Formats: sequence, structure tokens, C-alpha cells
Amino acid sequence: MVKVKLYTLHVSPPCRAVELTAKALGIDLDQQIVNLLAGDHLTPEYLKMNPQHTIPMLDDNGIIISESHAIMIYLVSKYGKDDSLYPKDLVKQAKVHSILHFESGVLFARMRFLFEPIIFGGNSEIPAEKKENIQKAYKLLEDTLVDDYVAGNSLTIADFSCVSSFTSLMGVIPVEKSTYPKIYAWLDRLKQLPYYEEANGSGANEITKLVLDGLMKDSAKA
Ligand SMILES: N[C@@H](CCC(=O)N[C@@H](CS)C(=O)NCC(=O)O)C(=O)O
Repeated sequence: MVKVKLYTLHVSPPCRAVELTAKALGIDLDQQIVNLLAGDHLTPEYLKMNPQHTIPMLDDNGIIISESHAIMIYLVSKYGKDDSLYPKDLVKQAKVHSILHFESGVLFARMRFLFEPIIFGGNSEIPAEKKENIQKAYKLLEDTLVDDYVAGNSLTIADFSCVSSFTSLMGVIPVEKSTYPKIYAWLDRLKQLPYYEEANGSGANEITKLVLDGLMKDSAKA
């Protein structure tokens, strides 16, 4: 079995997107835990490999790749037995790219600016406009789901990417099933994957708890 090194932390959504991809491909990851709270990503050694100091980061026998979307594309292109998770067909591939950019620029970006001040900055309130922005992102995801999966009728890395952020958010900013039925049906489909819980579900619960604990801080003091 192939073994590649991944600098990662299970609570981090983009790290889980890569973990889902690795599981789907049967790649055994050598996981190097990067504790962001302890500043493991800011050491000179880490910065030399990834000047943007983000996780996940891949080390495939000396080939260093940062950024979850780039890592997923690399892993499927190099190790996939077929191209189903990242189609070679240009039109299908363009659709996958479009959703990956939606995840990066909308879902993940809005989540990050909501979560970071709570996890790292000690904030214990969520401003109303940030909540609204998340609801708008849910609506975009719902409207994107015209097929069974986010980029068509089969599973791709775009699903892994979106589900990692979405499931981190849904426990913090509730998602009404009656308003977003397609999102719930899609999530049920992904939950059927035998590796889903280990690669994503457990980490999504962990980050949700971290954020909810942060939000409870002031009420605990009162
Ligand atoms: N678009 C990037 C986002 C990576 C990212 O921002 N990761 C966060 C953890 S979820 C991180 O490394 N934060 C530490 C930092 O930016 O210094 C990806 O998909 O890999």
C-alpha cells in the first residue's frame, strides 16, 4: 500500500477533505499532527516547506504540496485507479473546479472568519451578519445540488471538500431540513461511505464542540 506523509489536524476541515480522498483511494497516510494552538505551523522548518503556514500539507517522498484542493487533485491524478473522483473529461473537470472554488472562496472562507475569532481570539459571540452570510452559503449549496452530488451524478473530490466545511458549520449555525432538503439528502449519501465517520464525521463533531464551548464561555461566567 502507498504511504504518503500528511501534515494535518483532524479538526481542520481541509485536512479532513484530504483524509476522505486518501481513504477513497486506499492510501495509507502517515499523519504528522500539526498543533496550530502550539504554533507548530510557524516553526522555521515548517515555513520553509510551506511559507503560507497552512495545513494540510503533503510530503510525497520529498514532493511538497500545500492546499487541500491541490493535494486532492494530485492524489487522485497520481494514485487513482480511475478518474472518477477527478474526471479527465474537460467539461466534468471544469464543474469540479468550479465547486472547489466555491468551497474555498465561499463555504470555507465564511466559516474561517466565523470560527477563528472564537477558537483563537476568545470571542464568544457571532455577529448577525456572519450568521446571515452562512445561511446565504447554505442556500447556494442547496441550489448547486441539482444532481445527486455537488458536481454531477457521481462522487468527486468536490463532495469531500464541501462536506468537510459544511458538516463543521451545521452544528454551529443550524440548517433547517425543510428549507434545505437537497443538502440533507446529499449528506445522507455521503454518510453511506464506509470511511465517512472516521475521516470526517468525528472531526466535524470535534470542531463544532470547540466552537460551541467558546460561545458558552460568557454564559458560564455569569
Ligand atoms: N484553502 C486552504 C485553507 C487552509 C487553511 O486555512 N487551513 C487552516 C486550518 S483549517 C490553517 O492552516 N490555519 C493556520 C494559518 O493559516 O496560519 C486549503 O484548503 O488547504
